[in-house]
Amino acid sequence: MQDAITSLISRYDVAGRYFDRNGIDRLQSYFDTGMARIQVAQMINGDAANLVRTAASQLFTEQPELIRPGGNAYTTRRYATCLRDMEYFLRYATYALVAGNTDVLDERVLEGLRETYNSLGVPLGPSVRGIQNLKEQVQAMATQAGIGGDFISEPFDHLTQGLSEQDV
Ligand SMILES: CCC1=C(C)/C(=C/C2=NC(=C\c3[nH]c(/C=C4\NC(=O)[C@H](C)[C@H]4CC)c(C)c3CCC(=O)O)/C(CCC(=O)O)=C2C)NC1=O
Repeated sequence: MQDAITSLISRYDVAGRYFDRNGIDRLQSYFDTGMARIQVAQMINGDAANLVRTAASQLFTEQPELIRPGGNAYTTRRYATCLRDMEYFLRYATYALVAGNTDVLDERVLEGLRETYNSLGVPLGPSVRGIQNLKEQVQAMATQAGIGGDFISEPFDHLTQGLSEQDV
């Protein structure tokens, strides 16, 4: 698992070089957004269950067939599993947000996920939509606190890209 610092260090270490201007700029931008990353993580932590519930109910309002007979989130068990998945997405996105690196998402969340979803008939499009709803919730919460920036959307966008990617 990598973060913004360790990934940068290993890149320079492989080349056996000191940080150059580009490396310093990257470090600078990570530390510049450091407090904001922590604040967003703290806000998510304080409101996680509510964020998941709201994002999920938006999804089911937009796509009610998911929770009707024949839908993948139909039955109490599958509904609960769907919400659990959204909670996973939010929790791991928070880790990536703090780390300033999406490696944790590749390693712990995306690895094999599309295959699992495909084999269980979990629809990818609506799952992607659910993650986008989470992102919008978090962005709105951050904006209210006066915090903005690409670092907030990055982990969520990485998850949706990973889920929608075509097999090569
Ligand atoms: C921490 C990393 C991690 C992830 C991400 C994860 C996902 C994950 N979701 C699963 C199932 C599932 N995932 C969903 C999710 C949904 N169905 C829908 O219609 C919606 C679009 C969506 C919610 C937004 C559902 C309903 C199941 C159960 C499917 C079934 O058993 O038939 C399963 C199969 C095993 C199980 O039921 O627990 C896995 C492994 N597990 C992990 O350990």
